[in-house]
Amino acid sequence: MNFHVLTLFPEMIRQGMNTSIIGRAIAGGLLSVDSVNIRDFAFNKHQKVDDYPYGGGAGMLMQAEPVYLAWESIKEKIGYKPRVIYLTPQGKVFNQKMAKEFAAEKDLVFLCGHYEGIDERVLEEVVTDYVSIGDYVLTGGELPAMVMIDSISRMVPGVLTNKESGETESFSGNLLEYPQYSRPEEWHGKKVPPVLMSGHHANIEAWRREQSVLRTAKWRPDLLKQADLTNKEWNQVRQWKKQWREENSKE
Ligand code: 6GU
Repeated sequence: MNFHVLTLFPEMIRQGMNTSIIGRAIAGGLLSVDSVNIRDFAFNKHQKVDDYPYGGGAGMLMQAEPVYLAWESIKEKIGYKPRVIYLTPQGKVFNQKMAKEFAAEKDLVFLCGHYEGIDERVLEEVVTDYVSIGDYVLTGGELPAMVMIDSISRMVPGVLTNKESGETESFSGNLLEYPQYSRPEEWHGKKVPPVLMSGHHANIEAWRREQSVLRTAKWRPDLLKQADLTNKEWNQVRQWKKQWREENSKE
């Protein structure tokens, strides 16, 4: 999988993507992350890439032509028109399903805006997907691009080892992950849940499943609707919720 990032701050991408699991996958040839400096495609005296918005208003806009030429350089290099993701708080909110979907592409281009945004006309010509990483505003698209690259990469076959495998982690099956414990057996007076010390695998699995359902009901009840719970589990969730309501009304 090849990621191409169109940005005014290529250093930020290079520095952010060369460590840990992603760094290892790049070194192993499973991934590549290329940054393309949009400023290199500003063929004017001062390599200017921004200008005032027509109609007035605060701030500066990134101009169409350098963005277009930078995109064309990628298109020429790979020989086809890839999907181009524009990072914007106006986009569709990124999630795990989208990460899996994007992981099937051979190349993905991320277009990072700055200032007050980018001239609409070039967006119309090159962008295929408008994506946000959540309902808050950031100063530029680089951090969102890196967030997405991280999450898409771990869905690419071979990037995670078996031990790191994506399947039983938070969000698979729309349930949060169960709590985990390592040595020592007692820390700050807190003991590891005895079932985990029992060696009884079926009981351990059942406990973990219950903890996942419990956490999701408590912290992300919005996810439960899409999780496939058994009737027994739904009854348990109703019980817990009743209990929590009673506890809250006492306070
Ligand atoms: Cl993708 N870009 C910017 N600038 N701000 C954001 C965002 C993206 N997602 C949430 N806030």
